[in-house]
Amino acid sequence: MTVKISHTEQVQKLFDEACGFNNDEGSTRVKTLMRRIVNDLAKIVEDLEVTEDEFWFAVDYMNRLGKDFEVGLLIAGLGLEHFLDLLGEAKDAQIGITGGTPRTIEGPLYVAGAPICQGEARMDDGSETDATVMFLEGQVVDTEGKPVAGATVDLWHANTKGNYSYFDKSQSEFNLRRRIITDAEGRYKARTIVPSGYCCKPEGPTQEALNLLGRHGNRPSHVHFFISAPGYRHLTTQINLSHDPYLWDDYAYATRDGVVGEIRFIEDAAAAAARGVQGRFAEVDFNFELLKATSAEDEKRSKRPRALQTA
Ligand code: MBD
Ligand code: FE
Repeated sequence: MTVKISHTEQVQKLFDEACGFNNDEGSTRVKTLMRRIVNDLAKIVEDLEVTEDEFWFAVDYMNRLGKDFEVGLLIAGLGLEHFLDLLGEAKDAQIGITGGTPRTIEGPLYVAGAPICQGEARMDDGSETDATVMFLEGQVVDTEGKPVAGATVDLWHANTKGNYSYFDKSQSEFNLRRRIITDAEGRYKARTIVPSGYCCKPEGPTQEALNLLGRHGNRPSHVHFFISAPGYRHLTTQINLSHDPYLWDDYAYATRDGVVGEIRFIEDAAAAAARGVQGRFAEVDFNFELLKATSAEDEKRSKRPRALQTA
């Protein structure tokens, strides 16, 4: 038989006090959120008859998750970051805002301050000699198809091992991270390498949780984008590449219609020579359609705390 006491006056008063309801200091917003969290956690403990061992395992798990900076990875894996995209779109739809290139999750691996290039960029440092060269290009347009010149295309992706520079200290500074300013026709061009999909660390706390859910921790090969321009709504999205077996089996649920990039692998000596490369290479064309901003806030990305590389 389950015992339930969280609704009693004694416990409700305890939680009111613990969440600062008896003082005038602090933040009323945080008090409201914390009160709900504490209340709902207590209800979960009662309703699902959480044992003390389970409770303290969870406390230790959160310590380990944070110590390894993996909270963002677990949030993505539980579908909560994708949920925020769906919620944002539903809110937009309610006020009649639709269209444009779909948003999809940022993920936890952005680094601010990547080198700025005009129109085109070489993104890789040339250190991965067995990588496949990838030419990635396209146009930023508005909803009428008009080019957006001077847009900032801030893009980042993993290397052939699925690792991101800065977080992977073996890579050079800002490897595979650039900000490209679109030309007069709204075009951006990048020469880079085909990334490999990301895989959660097998021995890490995120994969530990995924194992208990019977799930893998793989993402398909992908390229992240922040696209911004004065007068337009900020866009956070990705191109998920068509050749990857995990394309529609993404542990982070970022792949969706409208953000799949068709990749062409080309084995043609003349085509390679025309591109200034040797052997097999890849091409991806991808255009982005921006919505008009309805406020100054609209033009900016979220204030999510991010890594900032200065030196
Ligand atoms: C990634 O590269 C990523 O994009 C996300 C969303 C989560 C983990 C790793
Ligand atoms: Fe990623």
